[in-house]
Formats: sequence, C-alpha cells, structure tokens
Amino acid sequence: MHTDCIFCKIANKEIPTKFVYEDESVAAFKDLEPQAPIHVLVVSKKHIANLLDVAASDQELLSHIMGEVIPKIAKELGVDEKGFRVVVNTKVDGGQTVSHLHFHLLGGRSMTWPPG
Ligand code: IU
Repeated sequence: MHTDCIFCKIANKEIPTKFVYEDESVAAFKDLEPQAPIHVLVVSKKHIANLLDVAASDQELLSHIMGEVIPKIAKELGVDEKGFRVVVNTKVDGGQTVSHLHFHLLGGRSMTWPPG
C-alpha cells in the first residue's frame, strides 16, 4: 500500500467507500464522475501504478480481474446482455489521472468509437 495513493486508501478501507465488489485482492466501486449509467472502477488492493508496472507475479491477479471479477460485476449490474466497455487509461497520453492501475467498466448506454 502506498500511503499517498487515493485508490490504495479506498481499496484498503482507509477512506470509507461502498464497494460494488470485494475479495481479498480486488475492490470495485462506483466512479465519482460517472461517464455512463454504469461506471465502476475495479482496482487491485496491491499498489500497481499502471499496466507497464505489472510484474510476472501479477499475472494471476490480472487474469482474475479481467476473466472473473469484471464479468461477474457486469452480470450483477445487468450489462452483460447488451455489453459494456473496459478501459485502462495508461500514463499521460492515455488519460490516466490516478496512478493506481484501475479498470473502468462502462455500460448502460451505446458506446461510440473512436474514443476522445
Ligand atoms: P483515470 O483513468 O486515471 O483518468 O481515471 C480516474 C477515475 O477515477 C476518474 O474517472 C475519476 O472520476 C475517478 N475517481 C473516483 O472515482 N474517485 C476519486 O476519489 C478520484 C477519482 I481522485
């Protein structure tokens, strides 16, 4: 845990937050500034700054998030039938504003392409 990282504080309950999902390694919560009717952030409890910082030992965690947690939340929130989008902004040009790896799960409306 990084003491100055807001998502570490949220994921490790230093900042009380209602979780949409939680297990021993992952937490998910609603984005404060939702960009779609469903906008959830999925984060690891362990601090990883971004996708470039993912270590070989994190592969299981990443697979758990992408292959299990996100589909489970999508089903629970009812966006599995029509679909949804997962976004991982990475560093400055990617639009990353919080340096703690997070997966945006966006749904509940039709998405456009290309992204801005
Ligand atoms: P980004 O991919 O790093 O730009 O996404 C950060 C997101 O975190 C952004 O959508 C913010 O609205 C959101 N967020 C939040 O939900 N709660 C917070 O305390 C902070 C940011 I700081």
